[in-house]
Amino acid sequence: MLDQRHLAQLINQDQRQHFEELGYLIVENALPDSLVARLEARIDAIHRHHLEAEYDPYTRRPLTADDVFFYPNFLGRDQLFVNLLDWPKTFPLVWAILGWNIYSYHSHFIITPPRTPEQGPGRMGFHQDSGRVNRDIQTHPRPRLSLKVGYWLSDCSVPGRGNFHVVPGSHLDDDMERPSDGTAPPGAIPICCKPGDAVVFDRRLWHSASPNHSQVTRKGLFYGYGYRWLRSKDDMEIPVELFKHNDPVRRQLLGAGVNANGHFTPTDADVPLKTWLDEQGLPT
Ligand SMILES: O=C(O)CCC(=O)C(=O)O
Repeated sequence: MLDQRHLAQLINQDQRQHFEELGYLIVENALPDSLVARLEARIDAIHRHHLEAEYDPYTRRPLTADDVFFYPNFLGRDQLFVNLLDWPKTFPLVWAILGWNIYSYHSHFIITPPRTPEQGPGRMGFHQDSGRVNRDIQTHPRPRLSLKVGYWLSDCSVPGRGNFHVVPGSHLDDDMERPSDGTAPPGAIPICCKPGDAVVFDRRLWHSASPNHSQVTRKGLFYGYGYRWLRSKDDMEIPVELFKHNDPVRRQLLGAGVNANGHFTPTDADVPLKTWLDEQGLPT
């Protein structure tokens, strides 16, 4: 539930400026070690289940322990994953950047094992999020629309560990020259984070996963937040129990609402986050 812990983490001027100018923000120690361990155990269990089936239902290919495992739509799999939706260290940044008419339209976790010699050097894939949105909307710069919060469960504090990469400030660029050999474009940097750190990034920021040349398996959770009128990118298989068991703000973030029109013209019942911000005297 939203409470004093959130009010202690309101965005400051430096953070806002950093995000507006560079398109991302790092939040150190966003999660305590004990929670990192519990989250890691939960995603490892899901991973193990799919390894036992020897099949990746998302790529529709055989799955081995050497393959990258991309698991979308994980929110509804576990209450612990839902608990991060309104996490005190990160959620105040989300509402400060996007406002209150938001929900989590997309979630995934990625497990990136060390590359084997047979797999070769690997390639990077710099992109902006949201696929066709970047073609269908004809404005410059493109609108922000959404952001992601990535949480690291493994130690990526040095480069070469499958680090998330970004091109700082590239969120206002509609195109980017990318080397054809799959290496990073000029200006790209690895985000070096410890377990429990988080990165908040604008969907327009050119970013990429990277090959893992270390011996440490890279593990990251990604939570996408967007406007309630933005269609979900996931199938949003959220069990009814999760709506019942969570408070109104979390229900909003899980996609609840009164009716379809309320995505565009929300009433107070659609957006308990707005009511809470109003009660705190925060700008809405
Ligand atoms: O795995 C990574 O580091 C990159 C994830 C990514 O590209 C994304 O969430 O859009």
